[in-house]
Amino acid sequence: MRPQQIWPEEFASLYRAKGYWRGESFPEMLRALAAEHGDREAVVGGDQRWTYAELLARAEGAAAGFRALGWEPGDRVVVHLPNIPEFFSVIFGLFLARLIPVYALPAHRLTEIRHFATKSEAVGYVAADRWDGFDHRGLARALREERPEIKAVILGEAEDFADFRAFPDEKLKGEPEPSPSDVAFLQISGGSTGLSKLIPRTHDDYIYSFRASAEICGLTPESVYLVALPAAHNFPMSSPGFMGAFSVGAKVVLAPSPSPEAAFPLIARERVTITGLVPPLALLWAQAAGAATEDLSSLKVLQVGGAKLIPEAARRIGPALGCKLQQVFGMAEGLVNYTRLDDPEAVALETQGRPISPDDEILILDDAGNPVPEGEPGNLLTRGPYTIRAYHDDPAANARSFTPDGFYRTGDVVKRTPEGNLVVQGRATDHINRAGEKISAEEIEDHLLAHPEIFDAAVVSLPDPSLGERICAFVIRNPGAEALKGPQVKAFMRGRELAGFKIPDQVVFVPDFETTAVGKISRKALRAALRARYLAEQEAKN
Ligand code: AMP
Ligand code: DBH
Repeated sequence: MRPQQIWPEEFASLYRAKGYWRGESFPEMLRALAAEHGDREAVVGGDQRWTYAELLARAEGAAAGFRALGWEPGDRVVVHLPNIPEFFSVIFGLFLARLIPVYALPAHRLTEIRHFATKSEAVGYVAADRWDGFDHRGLARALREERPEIKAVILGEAEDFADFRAFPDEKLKGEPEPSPSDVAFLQISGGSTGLSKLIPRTHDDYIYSFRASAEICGLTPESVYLVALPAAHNFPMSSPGFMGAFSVGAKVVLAPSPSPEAAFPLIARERVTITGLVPPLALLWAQAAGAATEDLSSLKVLQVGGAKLIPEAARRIGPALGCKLQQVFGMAEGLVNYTRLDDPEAVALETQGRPISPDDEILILDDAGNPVPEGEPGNLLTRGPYTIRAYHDDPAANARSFTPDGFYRTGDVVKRTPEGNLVVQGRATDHINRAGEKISAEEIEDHLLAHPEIFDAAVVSLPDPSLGERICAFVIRNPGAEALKGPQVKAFMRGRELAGFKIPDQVVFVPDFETTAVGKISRKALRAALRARYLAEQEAKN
């Protein structure tokens, strides 16, 4: 099924009339940047430095190479790349060839890649040869066994796969531009129930979101944006991310890892002005800055988002790093909120900011669907010029996640301050937000149940001092399987070829799921009961 994203005509014409949707596509944007900023540095990563002109030339070569593999406009290609400059030549190459990237995270493994490839009906997989001790050629081989229609392109030692470095030096001729209302790529949702859903974003809607973000975040051609989180994540991609930085002709620097050891020397050397982190990393940076020998004085803004930053922690960040803190509360489905750089300090410390667009509609509703009194917590629903109306090919998820009039149910519980800033209070759905990675309890439970000695499992989040939340699996063993211990369960999960962040941090064996509720209760209520009982027991011990 060809990905699409359709807004009702009355909304589409409003968003165009208001100038949000400019009728611009990624290829047009890149060509305009190369024309205007050709000699300026666009990308710095590893030992490479590319100007905007070079970025375009490399993307054009990639586009021709992808097409030469037989990939046709509209085809989907799973992109599984770390923070290396080729991330950009690959994705812009795909855009120029009117191919549709599906963004996987570096931590994803065969289980997730298989799902993205199947769900998107991909024809291609692009990966590095090895990264972080993992060999993607093994994954590509397993994928090819299962889905022979998928061709892999490997960066580096390609072995028996198509070699990205050997793409001929050619350009596509007479290639039409994509339509701005076409889907440009598929982003991945954290997934609150079961497997990740695919999020179709159009050229028009996404370009609006990061151009407006670049303005809110004060980006200029002199800005230097550091991609510290994985580039495929929506936050460092578009809030304002590397896309926002590119859109104004700024320089984008890639950190191979978000650790202070990797990032601080880059900040000093490249004079980085802005970057974005998840809360645990922001706290780690704040802690490391005290002893750091690098000059971090160029850093003007540290954005923190992806998970809740508590005010006590927020207070430490600005002073430790000598920069402004900006909170970002966003989602790959669309809506992004920012505290503004000229907000009073209390707003940046205590709220998650307000939406990008005057036409982001916000509803805060009780469980019955009625608006809560102003200032009270409720379920956040949203609709607007860059929030999707549907996931890709998923009628069941769409029925759950969108109202009949097109509002996205974010699953977040928020309240709104009198000034219109949102404060995230919690969530209504059963996922774990582990250091900004959203993990579906159900997905992990399904894997645990594949263990022959596990009778039942319930997965919950527990508060964690460093991760914010950690994954705890309550496990009932089969009769006679008392020898099964936590390390074996974790090893079993590692063998499932899953992203490492999905392995339970803690396994608690219980004889049964006895709860006070009578009769059959929902999984959601069961998880809540187990979590509450466990936390009460811990409390009693202390
Ligand atoms: P996803 O839909 O996978 O892109 O994840 C987006 C979700 O991450 C949001 O719906 C929130 O639950 C969570 N999130 C993102 N930023 C923040 C933040 N600043 N504070 C609290 N939660 C956040
Ligand atoms: O967590 C997220 O998905 C997120 C956080 C901040 C996001 O998608 C974004 C900004 O755009």
